[in-house]
Amino acid sequence: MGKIFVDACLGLETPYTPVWMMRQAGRYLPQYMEVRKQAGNFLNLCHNPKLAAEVTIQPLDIVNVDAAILFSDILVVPNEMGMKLEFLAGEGPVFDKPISTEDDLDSLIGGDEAASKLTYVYDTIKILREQLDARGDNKALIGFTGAPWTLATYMIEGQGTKTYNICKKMMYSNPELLHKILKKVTEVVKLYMEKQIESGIDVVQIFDSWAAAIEPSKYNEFSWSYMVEIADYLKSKYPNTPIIMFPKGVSAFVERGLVYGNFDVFGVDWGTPMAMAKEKLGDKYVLQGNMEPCRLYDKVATTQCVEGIHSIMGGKRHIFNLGHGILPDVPVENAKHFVSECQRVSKK
Ligand code: 1CP
Repeated sequence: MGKIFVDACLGLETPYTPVWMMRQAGRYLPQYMEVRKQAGNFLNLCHNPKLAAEVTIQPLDIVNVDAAILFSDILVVPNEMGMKLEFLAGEGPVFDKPISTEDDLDSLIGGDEAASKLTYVYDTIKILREQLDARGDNKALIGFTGAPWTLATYMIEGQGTKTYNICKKMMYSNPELLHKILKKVTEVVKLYMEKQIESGIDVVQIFDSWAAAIEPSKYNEFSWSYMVEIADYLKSKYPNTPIIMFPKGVSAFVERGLVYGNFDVFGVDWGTPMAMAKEKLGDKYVLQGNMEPCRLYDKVATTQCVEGIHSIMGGKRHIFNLGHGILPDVPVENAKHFVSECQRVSKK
């Protein structure tokens, strides 16, 4: 029996529409908080393959999703390129020396040397591959990376940002430097994802969480083209490993039928109407998504949305998910309800 999630990514018929949730291993689960406490802090947890594997599996058992997503963070990549990273309580990720010059960039490690330092990620995947195979329930394992653009926003700003003013200043006044940064990150990401595949993941997801920060006429140049390059590289070596592309906040591109790219699945964010995504992209990609994550606060609002999305997609070329990550104060009960409703309405 094939894995239902992998089959769905490839556009094959499945007994029901599989479902997972972005950020499904995380703070809304008391069991996650317990393991994080044991690890000491978030980065220690990412660096500990045994514990990282444990929290990766938790949502399979607790909320019954059809795929596990590797527990890690997109920012381990710039961290291993040599940027010192801290996660401050309440403030999120902070790099102590953001990149502002070519010298800053040259001081970072690139290519295979950087990708080879992420051994704890590959070790976590190897443990998970064994554990998932031993379960025999055919649940899939998703590996992931941040898009070069999304990673670069943190590398240039030094932290999360609302305005992206520092990286946009670079985009317009020194685009050559921004492209050099994006190229260097792209080279590492290609090899990083290759090593994740070699270690045992079933599917790749690329998160371009901050796609919407780029004006539409510049999106291809500064983000999409780099992801196409990553996908072309991976597909030339691993044609059977599905790739999910999740660019958040890009309904303007979807409307114009942005279609080119060697991806199997397009992750639809919650601000993009599913019917429009289906019309514009449905022939080219399997669509993933796209319930507004805050609907999880209410079971009736959840059921209505799940039924609505299912009636648009008709159980074909679709994977259920949220349109962005689950928030930490969502009751576990409601997350379970979402998952079981997706499986109920789509059962053939
Ligand atoms: O335990 C904690 O307090 C830390 C919270 C946390 C968690 C659980 C962070 C810090 N990262 C993660 C795990 C994580 N991050 C996963 C694996 C878990 C899962 O999905 O089940 C994944 C896939 C990510 C990816 C990630 N990290 C993204 C892309 C996805 C998205 O939500 O858009 C981004 C933008 C990050 C950066 C990051 N890491 C953590 C935070 C709080 C942030 C966002 C900061 C900001 O808003 O700028």
